[in-house]
Amino acid sequence: MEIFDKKSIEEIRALLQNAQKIVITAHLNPDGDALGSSLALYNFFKYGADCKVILPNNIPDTFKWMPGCNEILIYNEENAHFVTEADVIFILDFNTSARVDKMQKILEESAAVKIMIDHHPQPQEGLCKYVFSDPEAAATCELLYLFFDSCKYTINKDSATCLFTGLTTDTGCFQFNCTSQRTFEVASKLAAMPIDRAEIIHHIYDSYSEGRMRLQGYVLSNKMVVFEQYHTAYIALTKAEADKFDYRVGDTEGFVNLPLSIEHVKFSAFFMERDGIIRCSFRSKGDFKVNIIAEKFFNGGGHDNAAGGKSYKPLEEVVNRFVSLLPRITKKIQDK
Ligand SMILES: [Mn+2]
Repeated sequence: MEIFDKKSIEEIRALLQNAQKIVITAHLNPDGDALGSSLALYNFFKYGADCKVILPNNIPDTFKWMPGCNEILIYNEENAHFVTEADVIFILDFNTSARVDKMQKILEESAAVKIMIDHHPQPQEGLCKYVFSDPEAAATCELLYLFFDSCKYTINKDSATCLFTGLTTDTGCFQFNCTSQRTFEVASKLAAMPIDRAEIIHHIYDSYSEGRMRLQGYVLSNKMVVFEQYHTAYIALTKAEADKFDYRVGDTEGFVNLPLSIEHVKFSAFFMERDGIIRCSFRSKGDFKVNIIAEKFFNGGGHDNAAGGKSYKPLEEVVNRFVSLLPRITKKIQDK
């Protein structure tokens, strides 16, 4: 199946040639793929049209080195007019308008031509004129590379650096199930460009604060609960615990994956108090689908092996509910 059909690409090329004002946006609590895709596109447009990256909230320190990151606007009343006045809006790495939080209404109401490039299943209908969605893609950055390629746009080193970052983070350094032959093909094209891969990996993985490392140690030794019979493990972290380790946004990124390194654990969950709500993350190995669980029980959704949700109930209650669900929802992975 052709994701980027010729007709749409021709139309978009013409559209972008005349566009005066372009806005790029991505989901709340942006990760490497959200920032990678946004900034890859931004660095491509930078010297042409008036282009702004506007995100619903803060950027984790881990990614502040990315080219163009300093120019990102965090959405507020003063910059809202850019969304309203835009000719074209790119919607990257998310597929329902609720994922931009406070920006939702203004994004929906903007008369701009909206273009979605994303890899989450079941894109919202009626939000975008052009929807390029492929849940098989490992990262939005993988799709964005294919978009540039379809448009016959030549990208610069900065865009390639950003694409490689998103590809790296969303695949857990090319190890998650979602990593496909095509992912490696895109990575290989990017690697052929003059990007500094060692530097990118260093920025992502060797730039933790001391507090984050100690928090990870604490979480693994004191907070990880393993249910052997359900092949499941979870970690629940209170705000007070995180604050003891000088918690900064992004510090718990990847914690949900840690229990999956245990041989028999196939399903992992991470719960954390943040901004007055409980954020829930789910990961799995193999064909155990966590997006269904996130959707059904935790007001969320996502990919087969990586999903998230939220709850307004107290942390303890959320965790108790999760544990009580385990006998039923892990049927598929329980030992027979
Ligand atoms: Mn992504």
